[in-house]
Amino acid sequence: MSAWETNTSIEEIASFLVNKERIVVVTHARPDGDAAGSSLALVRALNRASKTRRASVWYTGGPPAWLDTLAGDAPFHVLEGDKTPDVEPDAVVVVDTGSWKQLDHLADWVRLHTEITTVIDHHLEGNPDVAPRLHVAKEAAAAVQPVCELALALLKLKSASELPVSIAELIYTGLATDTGWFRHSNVRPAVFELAADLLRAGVDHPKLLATIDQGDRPARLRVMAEALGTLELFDRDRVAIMSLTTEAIHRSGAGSSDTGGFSELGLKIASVRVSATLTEVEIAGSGPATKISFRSKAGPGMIDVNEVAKTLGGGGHANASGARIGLPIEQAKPQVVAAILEYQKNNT
Ligand SMILES: [Mn+2]
Repeated sequence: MSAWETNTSIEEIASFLVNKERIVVVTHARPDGDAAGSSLALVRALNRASKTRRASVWYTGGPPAWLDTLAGDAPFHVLEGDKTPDVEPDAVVVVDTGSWKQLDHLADWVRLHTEITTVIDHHLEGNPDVAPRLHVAKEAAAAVQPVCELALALLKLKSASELPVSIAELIYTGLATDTGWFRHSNVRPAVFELAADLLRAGVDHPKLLATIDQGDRPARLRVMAEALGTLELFDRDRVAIMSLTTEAIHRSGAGSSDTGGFSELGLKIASVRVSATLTEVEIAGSGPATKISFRSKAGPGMIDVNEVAKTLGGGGHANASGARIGLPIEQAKPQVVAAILEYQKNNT
């Protein structure tokens, strides 16, 4: 049983893929900017590198409103319900996750193709049995960073500044969104170095900001207000919790793609060190469950929310993670608060 560590270099992945023709790229359910950017950039690079190849992305869960605009003519499909890709691939690439749980109902389909699957990710936790070829860039702020290296290898380019702009802007989208538009603690020199090269390649930063970050539907702000209205503070105002019931989501006319990213808001409070948003989700056949999104502030005495999420069966990064509990919100909430307090107790 292998570990959740890189066992295959980008060059090895490039040579594995070089003679593959029908490549299916998948990512985590409810794709965010990095999931969409890394998957679309990869199919663009793959199809550009070979005239006969047909690589395409298959998404599951609610796609973000800006997906069509971002993708342009890059080939992608949004799977309805529990449908799976209707092509027989000769290679599968999973980007921006390596977790069976995050693949949602695509997990069973990926399992059927394990031998031809490759994972390119940057999360600290994952399931090593998803693929025999793992490239886990744990130091990367976004999955687009290793995917950019792969794109350069496939297209035989030396620098990201030489990328076609249609690929550069997808990579930039992942880099910008996974760093909160260059605000989070995962902003390292490599992030700005790559961003600079992508701007040299012709990326239009204001256009992408308007498309992705300023492209919300009114319902998203209404559901944000619903979440903010439930704000509770625990542990001497150091822990912020917000909740979103299915009813509140419906009331605001929002869909599942309108509800991500609210935990950031809790961190705006000076005393708050960790913020969590609990969202009720209906899982067909198994009743209500609660999805938890954690964010924490970096710095001394930081709460490592990857560790907190792990105790609830989830994971992610030190300052951004998630988990899912098979209970309604009101029963899940005490477990979430307890998991945070337990971490504090063991780490102070
Ligand atoms: Mn990511």
